[in-house]
Amino acid sequence: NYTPQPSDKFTFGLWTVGNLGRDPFGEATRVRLEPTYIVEKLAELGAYGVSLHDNDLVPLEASPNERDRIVREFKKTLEQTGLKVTMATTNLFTDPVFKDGAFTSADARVRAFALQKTMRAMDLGAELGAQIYVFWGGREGSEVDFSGKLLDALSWFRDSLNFLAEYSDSQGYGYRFALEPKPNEPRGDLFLPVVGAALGFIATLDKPERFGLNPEFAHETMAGLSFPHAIAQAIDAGKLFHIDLNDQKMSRFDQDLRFGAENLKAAFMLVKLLEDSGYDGPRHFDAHALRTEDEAGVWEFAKGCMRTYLILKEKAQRFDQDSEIQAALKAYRVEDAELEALSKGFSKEKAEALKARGFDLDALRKRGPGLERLDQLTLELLMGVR
Ligand code: GCO
Ligand code: MN
Ligand code: MN
Ligand code: MN
Repeated sequence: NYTPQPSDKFTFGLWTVGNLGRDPFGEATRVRLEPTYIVEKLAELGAYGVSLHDNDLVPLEASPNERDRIVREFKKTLEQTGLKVTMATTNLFTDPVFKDGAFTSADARVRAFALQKTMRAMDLGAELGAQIYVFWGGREGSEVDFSGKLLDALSWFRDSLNFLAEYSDSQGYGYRFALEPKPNEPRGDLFLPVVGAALGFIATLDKPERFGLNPEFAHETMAGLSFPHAIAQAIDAGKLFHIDLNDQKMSRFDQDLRFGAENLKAAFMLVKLLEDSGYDGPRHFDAHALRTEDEAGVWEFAKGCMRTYLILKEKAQRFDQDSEIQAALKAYRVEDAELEALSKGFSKEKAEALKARGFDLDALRKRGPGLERLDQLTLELLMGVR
């Protein structure tokens, strides 16, 4: 039974199921859904929570009174449905103010406004109970690099993140911050384009322990990279704070496809990594229904994301229980207690012993590790014949 439960921790951005189907070539194909309605529908489908940009809930032009009314009603719906707000973020990309960047704008006034807008959005997120705060640098990038800001942009970005981490502490919000890399779109080149770049940047911040990643399946795939590899590196670094699940054809425009719709093998590997590693954050979908769909199609899309995840999770359990697969895995790894002891934890004696050691290179050259069979067995499991 693949019916989602809140304990599965599935979450959706308000902007995902709320997506209107607009694209650079065409108008909206769907009408706006009220945030309270979205929360009710997602609760019905078994989701755990929602995430939001400040302006997904409170329009940019709302007066303080309107803001309070909107937030009050939204909180009431959260209480009634039991849905949580798990992640909050700032819209630093829609308003033309941010057309040449927010934290990395060459205009000090824009950078200051971006900080102001983010502090207010952090207040909103904290009021709604969010514990994770995402930074996706939608407009943080460039088309023209002769402006000379490549190095400055990184240090402006760093100054802003340092400032906001202190703000979170001074308010007692306790946010964990998650940087979301993307290679391009909407800018020609975005700063911090991939997971590895963001990991390197975090190490340069004043309080690196506050910062981790929000990697997205589509973004690494647009860059031609493997998402499971990126996630493994984030997990290894202790930096997988949040995740954006969706799908994407390699190297294309940002498609935001339903989870599992395109790269089923990679989706399986990803679910296996998340489940095996004990990742306990939200399984957050940042995708949207195809532009062709009406509202019914939107809810089919949302159900499909969760159902595919649960099916792949069950496949991962079967993978662990399949005796032929387990035998192939066992045969793949060659253990050697003596050599492993020699190769780990340097000492002069170990180095000398290792340098003097003989190896049967011919046997190593000839050994086939059995990966063809392992891959076929796994595929057959995914195709439902095992
Ligand atoms: C995109 C991004 C965004 C961000 C969102 C939250 O490609 O448009 O993935 O959807 O995830 O702004 O930070
Ligand atoms: Mn995206
Ligand atoms: Mn997108
Ligand atoms: Mn995203």
